[in-house]
Amino acid sequence: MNDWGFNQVALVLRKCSLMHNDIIKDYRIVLGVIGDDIHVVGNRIIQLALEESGFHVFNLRTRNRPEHFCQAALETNADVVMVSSLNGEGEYWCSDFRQQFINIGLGDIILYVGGNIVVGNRPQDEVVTLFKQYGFDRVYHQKPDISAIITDLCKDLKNG
Ligand code: B12
Repeated sequence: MNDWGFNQVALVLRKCSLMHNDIIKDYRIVLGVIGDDIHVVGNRIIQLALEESGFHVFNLRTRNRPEHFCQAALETNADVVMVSSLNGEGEYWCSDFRQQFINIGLGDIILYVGGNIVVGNRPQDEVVTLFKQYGFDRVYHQKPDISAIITDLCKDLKNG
């Protein structure tokens, strides 16, 4: 378990909100956990942090296939899709993730993945390279710092 108490999470939420409120307006994010993974705590925390920061979040929660993310992105006109995998199924389900978005005409959408995204212990660099090959713009393997994630997101949205 990450060694965060509720007070620390609350502090991060407040920090994100103060840092980013002025630049985030009307961006839409589809968020969900991929595969048959039932780990939902991080998903919920990310949703709260993003909403506190002013983003419009569509949370698919657990048990999603790649096509569920595609469909939701189409329906909501999303700017960003964020995928969680904690039990490591991500490696299997994400291998053609970008391609699936290209197939439906959303090839330019911003794609993030995070959590504990492969099975077992593998070097951070190897995991990041693998998921970048799958088409993700940002890969956060075992990196729980939500404030840093939102800072990256603001940069990516600003750069179009
Ligand atoms: C709680 C827990 C459970 C609970 C889940 C309850 C629930 N409904 O959520 C229960 C007991 C049910 C469970 C079950 C299982 N679990 Co479990 N579980 C955990 C545990 C201890 C904590 C997860 C958690 O909630 N963390 C707190 C949240 C806040 O942190 P987080 O999820 O990491 O999310 C943060 C970041 O990762 C990041 N993040 C997450 N997603 C994303 C997405 C994006 C886009 C970004 C940018 C960032 C990001 O931001 C979040 C906030 O900081 C972890 C161990 C650990 N230390 O993480 C194991 C762990 C995830 N579980 C594990 C396993 C193996 C299982 C089981 C398969 C066990 C089994 N044999 O049955 C099952 C899974 C069944 C399934 N179908 O998925 C393994 C996965 C190993 C792997 N990947 O190789 C872990 C890592 C334990 C371990 N060390 O072996 N588990």
